[in-house]
Amino acid sequence: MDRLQGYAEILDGAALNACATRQLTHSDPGLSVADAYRIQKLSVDRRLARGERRIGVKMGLTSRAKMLQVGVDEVAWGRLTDAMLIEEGSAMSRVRFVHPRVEPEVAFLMKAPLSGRVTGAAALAAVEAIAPAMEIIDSRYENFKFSLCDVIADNTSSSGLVIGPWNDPAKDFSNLGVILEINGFVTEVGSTAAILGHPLRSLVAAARLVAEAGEQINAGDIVMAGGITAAPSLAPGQTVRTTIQGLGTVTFQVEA
Ligand code: OOG
Ligand code: MG
Repeated sequence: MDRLQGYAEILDGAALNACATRQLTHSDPGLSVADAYRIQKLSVDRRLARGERRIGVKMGLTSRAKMLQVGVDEVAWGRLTDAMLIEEGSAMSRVRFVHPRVEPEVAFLMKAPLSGRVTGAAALAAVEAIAPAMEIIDSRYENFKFSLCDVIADNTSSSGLVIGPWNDPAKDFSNLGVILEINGFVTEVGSTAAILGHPLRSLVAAARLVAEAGEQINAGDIVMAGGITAAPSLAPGQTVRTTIQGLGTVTFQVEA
């Protein structure tokens, strides 16, 4: 336990100081996925102890594009806090991050709790609204390089999220066109179908994985379904915008 607590402190400190650290598995190759989720919880608990509030969960590595980009081919989840929220249309400060990247995503707003093995229909019935969104990921590891256990311990690189307009979840959101623009240039294109074939599958997986950790998705939670395309790096002065067909647009700037 002390060993895992020590890792949690290292990763929390790396995030707090925006200073990259070495991969845990380089010096501790025996780390298991269960250990990694323990470290994640211990590290996020430190944030909660400093006054941050839990606002939901994120799924990661739910698309081929993301799996290929980072060389990890299993889905993982992480915890979101209010300190990660970036106001839609506002500027984020680059100095808070080590080497941030942006991902176009779909966000769910929950109106009922969800936990364990559920059907797609049950998951959809627990959704209040869906929105076009972006996640800012920032690995706390040097060179944005990690194994599955490293990235899980590092709260699956969570560091920021921006949510666009909320839509009625009765819309068919299984295969909507997605465009990510940086400074007005189309940088990535994709479809919501890139998320496990249907974003709802990511919510079903989230309910199961969160329950395996003895927790649940609560009413009022935000669930980020995972990146649709590869994640481009962010640089000062950029304007970043994601548009999802029929759902709307979400934007932020990177402070110059
Ligand atoms: C891991 C987190 C991936 C997603 O949406 O797939 C993720 C990483 O690429 O750093 O958030
Ligand atoms: Mg993501």
